[in-house]
Amino acid sequence: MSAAMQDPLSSLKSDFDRDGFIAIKSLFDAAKMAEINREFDRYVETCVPKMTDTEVFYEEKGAKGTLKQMQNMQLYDDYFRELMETDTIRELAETMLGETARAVNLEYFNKPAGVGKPTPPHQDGYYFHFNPPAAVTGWLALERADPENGCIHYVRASHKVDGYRPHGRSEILGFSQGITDFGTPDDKANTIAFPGDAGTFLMHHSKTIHWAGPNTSPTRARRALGFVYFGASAKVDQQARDAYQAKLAADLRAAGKI
Ligand SMILES: O=C(O)CCC(=O)C(=O)O
Repeated sequence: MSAAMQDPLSSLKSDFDRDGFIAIKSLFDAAKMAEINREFDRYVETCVPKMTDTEVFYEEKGAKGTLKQMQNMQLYDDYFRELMETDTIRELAETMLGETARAVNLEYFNKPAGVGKPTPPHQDGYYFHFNPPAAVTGWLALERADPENGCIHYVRASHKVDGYRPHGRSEILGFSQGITDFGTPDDKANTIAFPGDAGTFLMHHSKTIHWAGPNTSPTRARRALGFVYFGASAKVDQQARDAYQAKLAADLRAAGKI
């Protein structure tokens, strides 16, 4: 376990059960974050060219400087596979889930300077086509995130409500569905923003409502990695998931977005 972990696991687990998320000020120190950022630059050079059009999204199609999102990074690179399997993040996932975790998706979330769009309010589990909703997502800031460049917001205890909130098609590439009735007094009263420097680590339950604003900074990007783990108990409806993914890819191609 990282020396930078301030809270014992048992206290993080009770925070997670109560709130639907945890926040760790610096999971990794500055030297480790510098290493991860260097490896990330190498990944973009050497691995992105091998990825498929449904695994790499650009804010402006064809503009390499607007790389906004990636999926399945663990499938293309040993360094990032190890980071996902590493004791620190995996142990957090298994503790929060209360069961063995399966690493399923290492994602990249960027909001490029000036053009980064908002992340619509959503619940990850709505996208996952599984039951029970036993999954967590870890979120590691690669650089400072704050209200100007679009830090993450969580709605406290939103994971405790039965079922999912209604979702509908969002126009934001990479987030195909957003909550359609978001913004109730309860949502507003329980929303908390999570600004922080590189190394800030968040982890949320698959039913926790989260969102982020656009990047309004003309100079700073907002780059982060997402680590998705499913609990052993989660059973995926593979047919429904594959059908949804195929339709989404066809729609995005038809709209000229990928
Ligand atoms: O980084 C973002 O803006 C979105 C992250 C997200 O939706 C997630 O980690 O599940």
